[in-house]
Amino acid sequence: MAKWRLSSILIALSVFTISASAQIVFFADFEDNSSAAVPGPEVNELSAWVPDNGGQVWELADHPGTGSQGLFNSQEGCGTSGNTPLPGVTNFSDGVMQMLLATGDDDSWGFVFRHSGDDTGYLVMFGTVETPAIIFARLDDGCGGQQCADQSGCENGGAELLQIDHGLGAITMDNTQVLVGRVEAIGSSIKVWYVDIANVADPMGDLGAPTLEITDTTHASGGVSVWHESQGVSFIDDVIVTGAGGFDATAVDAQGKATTYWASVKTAAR
Ligand SMILES: [Ca+2]
Ligand SMILES: [Ca+2]
Repeated sequence: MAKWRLSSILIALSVFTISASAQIVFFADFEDNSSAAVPGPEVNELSAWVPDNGGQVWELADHPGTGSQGLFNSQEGCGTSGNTPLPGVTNFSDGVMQMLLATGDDDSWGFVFRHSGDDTGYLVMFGTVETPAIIFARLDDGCGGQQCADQSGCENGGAELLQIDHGLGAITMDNTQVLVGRVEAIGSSIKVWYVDIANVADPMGDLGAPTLEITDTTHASGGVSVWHESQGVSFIDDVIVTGAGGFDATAVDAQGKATTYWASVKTAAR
């Protein structure tokens, strides 16, 4: 099983290299001197990933699931929960957000997106063991934030808008099982996929039918963050954001904007 997973990931990495063209506006693989990173290797620097919660501590570490370097969340506890904005992704409207998730704990990863204030934006929560589900919720309803989902009352019939069983069965809590978490947001349409990478031929391709689908018109645009609730000793890797065309289109190119962003950051840092 481990060999099959590694080969899947090697295929994935080669696909990234081939297709990391116009429609991908952000790609962090956390490798040193990465040529695949979009808009550039700056997105892989630990200093670019600044948690909103001072109690959360990221590290770059060897990922037992992907066999490469990943972003490791070293602290556990509900009090360490919160967002880390994707560096430079400040005005996402339509497209795909995807990351590879693994867990050494029983809690949850997530994407917060179209995030325009502390209490405005969407949350897609990728639960693992304690909450074996995908949750769609709004920050506007008190969800997400620097607390666990049971504390915010946003799971199991609370203020969340939709909760669907993740259908993954028992998830291994040693960071060796790599899951693909994908959110597609096009206008009011939100679709979520959550699959084991060992079961898909191409992690950037067709993942089959989405597990969760919902329509909501509350938020049109804003930043994207990786969120977690108490997801200590756990990894993310290969964080991707695309333009409106997702992985398939050829026309959308917001890369120029991101490049301009990085140029301004570098200028400001001088
Ligand atoms: Ca990596
Ligand atoms: Ca939990």
